[in-house]
Amino acid sequence: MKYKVLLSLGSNKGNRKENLEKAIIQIQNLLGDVIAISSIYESPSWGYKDEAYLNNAICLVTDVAPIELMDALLNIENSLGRLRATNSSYEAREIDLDIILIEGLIIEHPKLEVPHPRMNLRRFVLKPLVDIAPDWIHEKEQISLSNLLLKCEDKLGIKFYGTVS
Ligand code: PH2
Ligand code: MG
Ligand code: MG
Repeated sequence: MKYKVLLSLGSNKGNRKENLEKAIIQIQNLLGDVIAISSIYESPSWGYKDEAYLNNAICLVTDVAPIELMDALLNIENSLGRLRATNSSYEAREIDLDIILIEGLIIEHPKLEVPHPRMNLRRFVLKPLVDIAPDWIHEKEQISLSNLLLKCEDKLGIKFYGTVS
């Protein structure tokens, strides 16, 4: 079975752009076909005070099942130098790889919730997604990503930064 997945990538530590690029190369090498890559955007840290983030989004077609995919993404985060503190609060990270949507699926699992429960609140997630999948219908809300972005009330400024090389 093939899964079509939208992933959000973020980095606010080290060489941020290179971290995004290295993650995409590993995802492509280890997990399947990266069929679309959005532009990169910069925004202030959302929800806590820290360095600014670079974010982008990709569309991955994979035969790796969702929970296994999440574990594989955690391994890639680790391989790019991410160390997690024992408490669960936000902290600066070399790379964050989040599963946002999987075509046709709703998942309520203790380790993984899809659609991502906070995606609607975050312009830094929605804007890159709309670059690559404007007509994708949110599996729970039943509205398109471009309409979700129009409805988004997030006031955090986000600006174009560049493209993945
Ligand atoms: N990720 C967070 C918390 N805050 N802010 C921005 N701008 N971009 C992020 O990716 C981000 C954040 C936790 O995952
Ligand atoms: Mg995240
Ligand atoms: Mg994460």
